[in-house]
Amino acid sequence: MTQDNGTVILGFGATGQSVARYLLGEQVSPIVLDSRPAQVLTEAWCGLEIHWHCDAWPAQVLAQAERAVVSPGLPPHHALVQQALQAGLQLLSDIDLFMAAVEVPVIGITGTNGKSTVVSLAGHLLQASGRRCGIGGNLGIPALDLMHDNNEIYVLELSSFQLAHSELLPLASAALLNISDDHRDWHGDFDAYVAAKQRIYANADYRVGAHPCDYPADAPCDVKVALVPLPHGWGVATHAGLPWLCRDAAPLIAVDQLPLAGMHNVENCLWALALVEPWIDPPVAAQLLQGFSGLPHRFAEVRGPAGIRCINDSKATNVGATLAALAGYARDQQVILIAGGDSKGADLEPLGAAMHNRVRLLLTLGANAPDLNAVAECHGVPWQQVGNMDEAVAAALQLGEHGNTVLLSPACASLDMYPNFAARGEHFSALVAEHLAAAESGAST
Ligand code: UMA
Ligand code: ADP
Repeated sequence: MTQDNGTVILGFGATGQSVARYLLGEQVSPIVLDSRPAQVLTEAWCGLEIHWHCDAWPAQVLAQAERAVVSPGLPPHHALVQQALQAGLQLLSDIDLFMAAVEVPVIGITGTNGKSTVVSLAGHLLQASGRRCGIGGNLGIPALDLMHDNNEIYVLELSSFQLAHSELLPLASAALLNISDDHRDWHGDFDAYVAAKQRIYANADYRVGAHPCDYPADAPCDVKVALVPLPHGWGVATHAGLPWLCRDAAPLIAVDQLPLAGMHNVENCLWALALVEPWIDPPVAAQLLQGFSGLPHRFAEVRGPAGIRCINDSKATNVGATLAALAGYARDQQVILIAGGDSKGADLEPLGAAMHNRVRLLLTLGANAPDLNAVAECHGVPWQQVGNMDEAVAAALQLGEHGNTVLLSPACASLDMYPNFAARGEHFSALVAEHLAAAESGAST
């Protein structure tokens, strides 16, 4: 093992640890700097030099450093990153190390919403077609921990943070699914966020893009995806009286045969088919879609009281995702929406028009509840602020009538109230189940 004072890892979360594991496997021992208090580590990192509580580079580390591998949680304005930049060090990401090491095709997917769903769908198609495919990145397993000699292809979810810290990646197939307001706190402004996301196309072999009618940035793309029929590309068109997914003019599969509910998921299926087209013929891939089961906390149905549809969409941590969830409902006042949390500085105003006449009652909670209340007030949407999820679910199910949907789609991050979106979604689902059990036992006595 050689102590490699030239390579410094900034941040020792899931990413930093995957980088250290990879470098140690290459017989290189890096130095680690992390600004947080010492974290509890589940792995023994014998002999690894880790500096916790590190707000500035130790002089002796900076003097010998040549490159810094930056974790996605550290924004460009972070003191450790700024100091590395000023010292003229090469900055790179775990994804750069991954791309340099693998010799098989890598599919990259980014976007404000739908990344995890499309990554899982594309990975499912490749695995179902018999290929050994590694699936991960921002979703689940860090890229470097996925690396395995047996894999024939990879599908990576790439966040804007990872893309901003990476070189222009030589991806075999790439997509930017959509962009709406998010992560202002990290990027500084919306333009910087868009610029980071668009980097995904810069060095890609096959570029799948949104049709300009869906998303205005008309990046140079090999093929477009849209929810309308396209003369060339991927879209939805009527065939035998029903909507079907199509490649150019060829119908592939009826929308009602798809494994996921919601118009946004119709689009996600199109993206997945388009991304794997260089490896799987569209008619074959379309049939393989049917074996996919959805991801939890993304517009997932939860069994609730009879006649009331309950949906856990806790992963809707930004406005765009909640807009997509609401778009599937008619303007007939049937939705009781539970929303709120940490808005990350986003503009919540677009929710007003989407809620108008769709949302019968908005139940708000969390740090930015007052901002949501103001938007609802402005657009004539009835609202009520509650103290926590218990109160939200109790109110929603008490007021809910036959035919209503109780939709948890918060448009905000959960971190002000929960460790993560999954904990929030599980709490919601557990509360719905408790109410159901109470109602059923009440009915049987
Ligand atoms: N941190 C510090 N100082 C440090 C290092 C980290 O304060 O020196 C803080 C960060 O500000 C952040 C937290 O620690 O709040 C974690 O940061 P990290 O860079 O250590 O994160 P990892 O544990 O490496 O996890 C990252 C992704 N996290 C982020 O981008 C914040 C994980 O995505 C991803 O699964 C993992 O790498 C593997 O690739 C999470 C996420 O929320 C799920 N991603 C965002 C999203 O999906 O919206 C982009
Ligand atoms: P990401 O990994 O980008 O966060 P997910 O697939 O986990 O994406 O979905 C996050 C949220 O966005 C969920 O609430 C989901 O219902 C919603 N969503 C999924 N696909 C889309 C899409 N194409 N457009 C808008 N919202 C979407």
